[in-house]
Amino acid sequence: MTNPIPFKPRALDTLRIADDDLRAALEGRRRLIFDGGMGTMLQAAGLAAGARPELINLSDPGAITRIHEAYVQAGSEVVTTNTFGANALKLDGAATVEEVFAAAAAAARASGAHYVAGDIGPLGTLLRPLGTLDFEEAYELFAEQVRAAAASGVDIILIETMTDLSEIRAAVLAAKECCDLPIFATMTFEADGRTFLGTPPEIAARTLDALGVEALGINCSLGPAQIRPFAQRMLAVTDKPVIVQANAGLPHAEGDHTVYDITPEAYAAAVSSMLDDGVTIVGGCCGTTPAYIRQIADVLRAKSRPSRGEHPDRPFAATSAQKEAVLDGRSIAVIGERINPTGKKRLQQALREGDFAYLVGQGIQQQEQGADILDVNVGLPDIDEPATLARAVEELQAATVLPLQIDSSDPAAIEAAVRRYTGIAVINSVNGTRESMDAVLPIAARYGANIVALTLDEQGIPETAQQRVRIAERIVTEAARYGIAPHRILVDCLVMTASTNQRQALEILHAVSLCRTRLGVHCALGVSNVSFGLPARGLLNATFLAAALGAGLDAPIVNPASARIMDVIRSYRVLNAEDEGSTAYIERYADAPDPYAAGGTAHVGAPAKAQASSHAADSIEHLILTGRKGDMPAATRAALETLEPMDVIGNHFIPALNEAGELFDAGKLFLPQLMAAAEAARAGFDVIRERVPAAAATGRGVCLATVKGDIHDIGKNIVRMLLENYGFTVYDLGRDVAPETILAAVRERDVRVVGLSALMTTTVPAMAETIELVHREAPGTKVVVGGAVLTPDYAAQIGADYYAKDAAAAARICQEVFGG
Ligand code: B1M
Repeated sequence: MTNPIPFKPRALDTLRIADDDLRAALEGRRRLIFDGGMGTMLQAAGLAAGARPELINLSDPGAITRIHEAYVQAGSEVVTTNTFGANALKLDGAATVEEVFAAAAAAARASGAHYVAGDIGPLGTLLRPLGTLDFEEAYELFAEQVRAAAASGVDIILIETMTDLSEIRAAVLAAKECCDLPIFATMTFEADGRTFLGTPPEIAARTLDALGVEALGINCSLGPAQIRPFAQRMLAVTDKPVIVQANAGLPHAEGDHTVYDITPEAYAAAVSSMLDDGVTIVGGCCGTTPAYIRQIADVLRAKSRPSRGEHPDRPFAATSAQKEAVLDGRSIAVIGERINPTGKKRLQQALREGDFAYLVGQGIQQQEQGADILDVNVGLPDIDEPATLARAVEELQAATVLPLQIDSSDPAAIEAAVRRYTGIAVINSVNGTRESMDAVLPIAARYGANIVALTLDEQGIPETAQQRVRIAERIVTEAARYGIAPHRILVDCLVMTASTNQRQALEILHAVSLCRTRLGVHCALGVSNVSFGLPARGLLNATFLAAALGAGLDAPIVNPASARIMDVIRSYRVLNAEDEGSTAYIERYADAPDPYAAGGTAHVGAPAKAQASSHAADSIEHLILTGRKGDMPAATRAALETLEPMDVIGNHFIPALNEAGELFDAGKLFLPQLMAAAEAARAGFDVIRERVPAAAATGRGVCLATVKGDIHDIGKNIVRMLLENYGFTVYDLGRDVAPETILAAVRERDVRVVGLSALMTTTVPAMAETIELVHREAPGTKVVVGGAVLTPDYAAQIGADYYAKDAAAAARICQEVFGG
């Protein structure tokens, strides 16, 4: 979708900045001190558990002002409105967003603070594909908050405690497009240095920087000492002011209170170290109070003016939410070219039929073959390109972790895809024509994307290196007007075939080296064009690739399925000192015979490693581990031709899910990929369910549920399938089911057996609670429990009547209860 809001370059002088002190802070010349926890203070003031804090702005604004005043007296220059959850979803009609922001800003202003920050927290619902909320719905919810905050007269928009890079992008875009206030944006990291959805600090900082926020950083979740290394990692990749608002350590319960384990003095000491590192904006989050802010204010007074020194040259970085491809002059990134329908009948057919599984498969294969970035082109004459490209990007981002290069000549398609892209995309491409630059550069600037710049203009592709460099220079200059620095540009000097004009290859190599040395850009090249019309194309491609890498090419666009091409890449990484200690090279080649040795079979190339996992590429295990839900039904049907349904589940689905869990545990798979694995397994289970029809119902009723707080339902669904197969009438209450709902169903349906599933240590207490309630209120009802987290002893300890290790055991138990 093309955005109706006209593009406006973003720079400090286009913003409404309250005064010179705030401007100095935004330029990193001055420090700024925020407030501490609002929730902590409200709880201390007796906020009832479950009460909505935002409504107190309306019911008792004086109480809110008193909290802000306490912070101002302690030294806070900025106070944050009590609007963390003031979005239309969470307010749910209890008040309007405008009312809450107006009252909250007034209460904050009344405290006498220098600046008021309008606070915007997460929406409380996950965005697609993990949740159900669409990106544009999220954008609209945030836009409503931003407009309300701006109308209420705040000085700063503070977007905070975000864990989903897609959600924070929606919020920042809404803030950029619906007000002209400075934007501060922070994300929340777990102890492993990633957000809940797997984003590390570098990717968060790079993405927010590219989007154009004024300050970025980290808040909540951990204490300042644990956050410090994450802040250092952000400082290393951004020139924007970095903000840290840590918790007062880790929480623990003391009676019915939550207590944090760091004293104000220790907190301030850790903040002092972060100020020395270069953090310039500080404050507190959960557990911090005015006592903490007072200590920080003392530390700040004792410090001299901040200085981050010279800003280093920044590298090119394309990112997904979890992985980045960085070109820093020493490294190269392989751009996989295979998702392009030109000349590929199978892909054309898949795109016309909306078969995105095939496209995702192509992406995963290239990831496994060593691509660092995937080019995505879906251009066909008879296709809705904006819709198809946006969908392709969404599907690929759900299954692979690689950054994407959005490849289209249609600006509407580019914008549709880049807008909801999670991370920093590369746009392929802009060229030197006025029309192209006017259409594409605003999109790149608006969404913080990088660009591929083609060295062609109204006169076509020039002959000489110098002419190509002049076009590149023109694009670089024009891009700068949009705030796009040279390091965000990959110049593509356009490879021509050597068969028709042999000297062109030399001109291109020369152009690459001139662009790299003179313009401060990086270079991409579609390598294989060089060999059109000549035999042994792979040989020529590989030779040209080696020469181009030597000339400065750092982003070759190639087919990673070509063993010879990848051999050149891996060996070049050794010679270019990118592969330190030749580790990757040795790992890849140590045990293989040298295919290029005299007398070797060089034309065959070294055997390509099939994929990251040890399973065959078309095995059920591999499809589950790579989240290929589109390919699972066919693979499951094929397996069912020779195997029993329970064999397929027990020997293929479950081991694959276990392996996914282990990889997740080891930090090698992130939540979105775990989710994709679960979805793939579910697609297989659906096929099995079709094949295993339920027996005639006998009226023997069983209520089944995954307990409160737990959304794992794959195991429960297998139990359901088997029970139905045995003729039981199953009332499946779903997942995340409250004890009261289960009791109500037991009474309503008059069932004799309740089956409960739990997969997490944190949700076993909810299972215990449910058992206690059912036994107390519906005596005689038997409770069967199962789930990977349970043991027979533990099941007995929490009062279960039966423990079932698997679905078959659950069926046997139910037969026993109902008497055979
Ligand atoms: Co998550 N998850 N997950 N997860 N997930 C686990 C359970 C975990 C062990 C992974 C890990 O860290 N190694 C871990 C729990 C750690 C712990 O507490 N011990 C975990 C975590 C931490 C999380 C999140 C918190 C991650 C996060 O957000 N940071 C989050 C939780 C959200 C929530 O619930 N509030 C989360 C989310 C998800 C997905 C949504 C991505 C997805 C679930 C999708 C879905 O179910 N619709 C998912 C998945 C797929 C897993 C793993 C990989 C696989 C679970 C599974 O389906 N196994 C899992 C790791 C693992 O178990 N190896 C993991 C296959 C299934 C057939 O087995 O359910 O055990 P199971 O069922 C068996 C038996 O146990 C038994 O029969 C079944 C068939 O034999 N059985 C019963 C089960 N219920 C029964 C009931 C009975 C009788 C038998 O009678 C009534």
